[in-house]
Amino acid sequence: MSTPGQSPLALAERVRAGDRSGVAQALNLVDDGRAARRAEALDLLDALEGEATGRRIGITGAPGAGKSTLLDALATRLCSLGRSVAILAIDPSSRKSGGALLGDRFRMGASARDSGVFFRSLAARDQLGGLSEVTGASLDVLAAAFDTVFVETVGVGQSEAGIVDLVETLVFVAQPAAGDLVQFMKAGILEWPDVFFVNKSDLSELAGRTASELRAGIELGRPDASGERPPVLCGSARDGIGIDALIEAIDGHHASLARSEAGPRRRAAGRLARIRTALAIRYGTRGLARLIAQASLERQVDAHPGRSVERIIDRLSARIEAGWAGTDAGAET
Ligand SMILES: Nc1nc2c(ncn2[C@@H]2O[C@H](COP(=O)(O)OP(=O)(O)O)[C@@H](O)[C@H]2O)c(=O)[nH]1
Ligand SMILES: [Mg+2]
Repeated sequence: MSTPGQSPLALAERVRAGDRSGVAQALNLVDDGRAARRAEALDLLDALEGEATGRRIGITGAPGAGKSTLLDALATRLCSLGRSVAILAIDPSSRKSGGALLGDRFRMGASARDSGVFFRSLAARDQLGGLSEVTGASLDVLAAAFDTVFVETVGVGQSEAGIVDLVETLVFVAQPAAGDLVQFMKAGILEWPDVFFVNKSDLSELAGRTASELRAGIELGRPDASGERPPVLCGSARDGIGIDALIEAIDGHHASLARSEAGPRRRAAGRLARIRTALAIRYGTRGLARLIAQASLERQVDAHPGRSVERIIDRLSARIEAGWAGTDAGAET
């Protein structure tokens, strides 16, 4: 809980300075479901808007693929290179109850903990794909405090597409297996990731073959023909093999975004998608359609420059509710 009496602006200052207990308090605040805390949370997020410049990297893949192990290795390595690192883990097995996380099985690895990586875990709640509005807001806080922020989330396929809206780089972790191409394609995962990592190369000769299958699938599944194909790497998170190459690939993707218009475009599209998803969850497609009937969602979002995503969600929510109150419930104003 944030300390009573501490203003959101003071808390934002502590977050920007990388003060860990301030970051923890800020995360609690944006995750606080009580309406009374919402105003403070929005003030905090507005104050951090534009300051959340840390890089956001998503790590996704099936349960057991080795995401957490890989993050432990990656985060440790990045810390040794002098970067400050945070990990946000979305735990699909846990539900929130009375403020406590139940069934939170992710434990940060020993080496990352020793290196000073900041760790936080969020319950997946009941949303498809395991991502909630709070995930985006938590990343906004973390990216204001740390150079690099990872978000680990289970999942493949369309239900997980939301992760793409939250990060600048998405890494997919695969396990070596024979004949997986069809599965990968069916699950629709080839379209989104910016980097693929076939893990557990220490266990199986099949890692190289799985990588070739992924490359073939990417050729088929991404007809955008822009020329650039996401790199497909092999390695072992357990043995620390391929970690530097993965960091290079992630940095390479960051550099290519920075060189082109793609970076700002992706960020803008991600913000819009977060807003659209949150409103659709709150009000259904009918509510969203009503809002869009007034003006394009882009225009309504553009009308709030410098505001946090959460602030815009609440403002547009108020507009939807006012519309309902006006027409459906008989114009009480
Ligand atoms: N042999 C081998 N085992 C690994 C490797 N990476 C992870 N594991 C093991 O795979 C299991 C699942 O790993 P975890 O990181 O929890 O997977 P997650 O569910 O994707 O986060 C654990 O028992 C790990 O020790 C690897 O590179 N090689
Ligand atoms: Mg894990």
